[in-house]
Amino acid sequence: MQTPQQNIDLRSDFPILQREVKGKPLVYLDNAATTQKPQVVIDRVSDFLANENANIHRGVHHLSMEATDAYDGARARVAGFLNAAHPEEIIFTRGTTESINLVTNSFALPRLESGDEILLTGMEHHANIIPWQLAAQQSGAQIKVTPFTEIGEIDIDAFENLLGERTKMVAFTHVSNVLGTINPAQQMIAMAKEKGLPVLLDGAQAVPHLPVDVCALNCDFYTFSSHKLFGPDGVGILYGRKDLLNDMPPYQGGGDMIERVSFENSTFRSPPERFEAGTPNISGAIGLGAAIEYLESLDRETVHTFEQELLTYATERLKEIPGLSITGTAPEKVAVISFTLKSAHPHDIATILDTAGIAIRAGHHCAQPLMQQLGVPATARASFAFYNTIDEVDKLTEALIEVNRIFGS
Ligand code: C6P
Repeated sequence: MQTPQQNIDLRSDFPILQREVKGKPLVYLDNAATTQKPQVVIDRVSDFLANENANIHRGVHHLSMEATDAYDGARARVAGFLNAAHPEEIIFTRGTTESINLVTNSFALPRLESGDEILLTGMEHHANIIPWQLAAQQSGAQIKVTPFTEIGEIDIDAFENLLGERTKMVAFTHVSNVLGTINPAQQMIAMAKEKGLPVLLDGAQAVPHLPVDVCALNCDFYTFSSHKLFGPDGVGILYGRKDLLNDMPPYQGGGDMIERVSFENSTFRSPPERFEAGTPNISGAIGLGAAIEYLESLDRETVHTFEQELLTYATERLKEIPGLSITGTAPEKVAVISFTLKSAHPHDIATILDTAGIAIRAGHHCAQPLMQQLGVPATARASFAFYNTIDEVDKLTEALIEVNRIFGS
């Protein structure tokens, strides 16, 4: 097997990667749970808090205007990153989870009636199941589920067949957090659009790995979390098509989202403010802007190629390990590898790897229906970012051989 060249070295941009865990250099392979933060993001948040902190949209004083400009600048940067047509199509939320709940409550619920169908897929994260389930319970609608194949690809024929007379909404993950599969989003959206259906994409696992163009995709809603995109936590994005957002009622009420308030009747601002009640996570949004600026300074083509080489190399190395089985082998996938070992439970694997300073995730990954289709209660998952190395893949492999040795396989 040819060892790929480590042709990019961005590790020094990420201070946490210099630390040790349990006396060993940290090998951070839990990037699908959250990514690490480059110094430029840490500095931007710290600088805002130290020198620019003020509430936004409220003050006429200098600091408040500066903070408002920085916050709105971050919104414009996100709009550019997703190729949204207007910055007003970008709403700051707390995360992917809140973004999806906003859509189910404010867009879907008023439109759903008893007997309607919401089409999801079998590889959704709970964040893209439960909000729809709650909307279905309140409206009498039903959830329909597109199955996936043995290698972890969407069954596209089944998807097309499930787009029926009663379907009112389609929602699916762009990239699976367990299988790593990149779904054929453009094709699926085109199929839904042929029937005039609105589509939400959960982009939580896509944005760290793929360029996303919401106009080219032709989706109605796109969601992601800052913390998975090298930005601060507690910040999420909802992209929504302007004409749809304009027609949607507020999701939450409070300050900053109103035009006029009286005890008899109140009127609301236009999007995005209509959906950003109360003081948002100002420093977090500005930090996300800095994370995107950082990403845009990289040659994303080179980064993507390197991640794919890491994935290929890691897949080949893990296949050497007796009793190891990889879950999710679709040809189109990001650098996420879920696996089981005959000798040990995923939690035992993660615990032993931790003693070697290696951080992976074990469990159902908030995707219990997916686990049910796989017929396993849990998997171990190594998920990579562009700052991971070939050497770290070798360490992972050695540690897994050690797991087999300890459990007597
Ligand atoms: N997946 C993982 O380890 P929040 O928590 O709102 O930032 O993101 C939720 C979410 C939604 N969709 C997908 C596809 C996701 O992967 C996640 C978060 C993490 O896989 C934590 S469970």
